[in-house]
Amino acid sequence: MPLVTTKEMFKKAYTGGYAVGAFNVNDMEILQGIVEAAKEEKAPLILQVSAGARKYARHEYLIHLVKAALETADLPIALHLDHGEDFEVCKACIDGGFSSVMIDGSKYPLEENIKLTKKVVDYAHPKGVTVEAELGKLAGIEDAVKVAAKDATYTDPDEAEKFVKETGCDSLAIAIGTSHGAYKFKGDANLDIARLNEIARRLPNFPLVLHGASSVPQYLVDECNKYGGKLPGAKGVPEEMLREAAKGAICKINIDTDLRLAMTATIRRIFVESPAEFDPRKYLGPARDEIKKVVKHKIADVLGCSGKA
Ligand code: PH4
Ligand code: ZN
Repeated sequence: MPLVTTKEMFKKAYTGGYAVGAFNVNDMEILQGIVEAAKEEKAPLILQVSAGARKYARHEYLIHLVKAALETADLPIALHLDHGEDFEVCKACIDGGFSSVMIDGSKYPLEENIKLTKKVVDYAHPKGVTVEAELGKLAGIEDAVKVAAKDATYTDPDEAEKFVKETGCDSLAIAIGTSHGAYKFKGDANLDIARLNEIARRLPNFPLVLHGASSVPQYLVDECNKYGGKLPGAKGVPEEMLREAAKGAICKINIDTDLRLAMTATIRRIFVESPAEFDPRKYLGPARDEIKKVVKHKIADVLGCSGKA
């Protein structure tokens, strides 16, 4: 099946009350783990590639790895640029075979973000590529507990309405308290669900996106630390919160950190248990299997998109 855009995927996810998983791809083993999981679950899939991934693995390699995945999987798969920081990188991905791009203008003032996003939309849409934008800044661990910081950084519902109308973007990443990485909250997870509901009310039938949505399961942190890791008190978004969000307007949930943890925990264990091991297949293969397990769990037990391909 050829690549698809996120348009149809999100329409179905919105009406079906589930979310599509967007998993970050950095190398072949990660890609294979993700795709095998989606195949077994018959789930639609967003494979996303950051600037860091493009730098690490190179655009051409990633494109051809994804093409190989398409040949082996009869699933709707979108290839998406994650956090495109300027027009040029979005253009390179649109021209270079991606079916969806994110332009992340969240660091700019509203009008500048609108202008940049619209420029990308105007270039992407005639080429049949969908565009995700971002409004509001993802929280740092400090922001998550400071009420005063919320209004300055979280997505403003009035601005969201104006932004979507004026840019014509296809989906919007919002800031409601999540953040990237393994250290999202100091205490209990604290998401501004009221804000999410208000944005959803203002933008009927419009797909919203949650970045920084890894749950950072304790067993993976423990596994890393048991085998020599030193991850201090990591904390993610509870899966119950993601389940609820997926039932509503959140149609895309980004997960990267949980895959990194699964991969790292496995490789650490193997190096400790078998210190003489030096065949990369003997540790990258099991790491791929663990990634597959995590992705299957997310698809089946959290996002609700099993059988929706
Ligand atoms: N992302 C992933 C960002 C990865 O530069 P990079 O490759 O390190 O960027 O966009 C997420 O939203 C992932 O959220 P998570 O950290 O909670 O998994
Ligand atoms: Zn992100």
